[in-house]
Amino acid sequence: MSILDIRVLGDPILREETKPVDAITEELRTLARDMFETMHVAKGIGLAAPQVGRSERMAVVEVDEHRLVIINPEIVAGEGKDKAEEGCLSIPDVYGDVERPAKVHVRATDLDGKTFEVEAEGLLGRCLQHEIDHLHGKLFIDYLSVLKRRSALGKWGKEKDKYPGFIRKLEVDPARAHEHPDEEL
Ligand code: K1U
Ligand code: ZN
Repeated sequence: MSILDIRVLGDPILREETKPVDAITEELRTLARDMFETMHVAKGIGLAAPQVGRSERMAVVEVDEHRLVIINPEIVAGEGKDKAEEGCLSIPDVYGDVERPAKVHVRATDLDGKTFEVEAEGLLGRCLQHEIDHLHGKLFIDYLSVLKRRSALGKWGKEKDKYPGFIRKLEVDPARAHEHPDEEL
C-alpha cells in the first residue's frame, strides 16, 4: 500500500470533471486501498480521486462505522437544509460554513461492480456531498459568500507556499510507521 501525495488548491485537476469508471480493475482496487490509507494519514473522513491526481470518478468515505467506496456516484434526491463547517484536505487550514441539503440519497457502484444506494444525513451526508462535488471539480469554498470566500482565499494565500507544485506530501508519524511498512521515513 502507498501513501499518495495530495493535490492542493491551484492544481488544475481539482477543477476538472472526472471520467466515469467503466470497468472495475485490480488497479482501481489498489487505488481505493491507497486512498483509504492516505485519508487515514491525513486524518480525513473522505478523499476523492482528483485529490490524489487521478481522473477516475471514484471517492472513499469513512464516517463512524460507514466505510464506502463510491464509484460513479449520483445524488438522486436531497431534502432539507443544514449549515456546518467544512474543511478540505486539498485546502489545509482553511474552513468555512457550508449550507447543503440535510439528507441525501446517493446511488453508486462498489468495488464488486454492484450498484448500491445509501441515504445519509449528518456528517456522512455532508461528506458524501463534499466528495461528489470533488468529482465534478467543485470545492467547498465555491459555496461561500463573496466576503467569506475572499477571507478563505486570503488565508490560503499565506498557506499555499508550503506546497510547491501544488503538492502536499504527507508525513507519517514515526510512532505509527509500522502501520505503513512500505513508506520511507
Ligand atoms: O475531501 C476532503 O477534502 C476530505 C474532507 C471531507 C469533509 C470534511 C468536513 C466536512 C465534509 C467533508 C475532510 O475529511 S477534512 C478533515 C475534517 O475536516 C474532518 C475530520 C474529521 C471529522 C470532521 C471533519
Ligand atoms: Zn475536499
